Amino acid sequence: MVKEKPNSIRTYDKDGFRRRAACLCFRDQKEEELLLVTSSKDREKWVVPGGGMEPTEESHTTAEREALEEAGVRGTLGRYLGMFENKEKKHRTWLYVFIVNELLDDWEDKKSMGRTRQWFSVQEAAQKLSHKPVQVSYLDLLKKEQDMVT
Ligand code: O81
Ligand code: MG
Repeated sequence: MVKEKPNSIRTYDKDGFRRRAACLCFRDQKEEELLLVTSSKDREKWVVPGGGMEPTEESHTTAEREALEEAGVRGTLGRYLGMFENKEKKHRTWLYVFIVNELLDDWEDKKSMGRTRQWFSVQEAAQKLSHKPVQVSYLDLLKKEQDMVT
């Protein structure tokens, strides 16, 4: 399926890296269960919801908008986890924690491309994301944080 986002404008840093933002969407504050969505290119693969920052957007606005568009969730934006660079694909992703409090039955990408979503433990999610090494590194950082407080 061809992805169509006719009204979206891509933005780039000065060195040509495309700007993105994403959310680690957790079921609750325990941050143990994480919501992943299917890839737009391959329904068998799972990814962290996220996408390109629009010209007037701040990264946290993009992160929340993508959670709604790609995963159909509303909730509370939490802490900023950091910026993750994909040197190969030339993009940078500003990453946030997000606590889900509403799961919509119908959302944009479900309708437009049949995207689905599913809860995983953080460990399972790391396995599901092995085809996206930079997204695995999101969870490595999370684990590091969790180890510091326990
Ligand atoms: O639309 C990824 C897309 C895809 C990304 C990028 C993502 O064709 P696009 O550049 O819009 O697609 O491609 P790269 O090459 O920039 O990393 O990754 P890949 O590896 O499949 O080519 O597809 P996915 O993660 O689903 O496999 O994500 P999306 O289509 O699922 O959203 O687009 P994006 O998330 O950066 O941008 P938008 O704003 O969400
Ligand atoms: Mg996306």
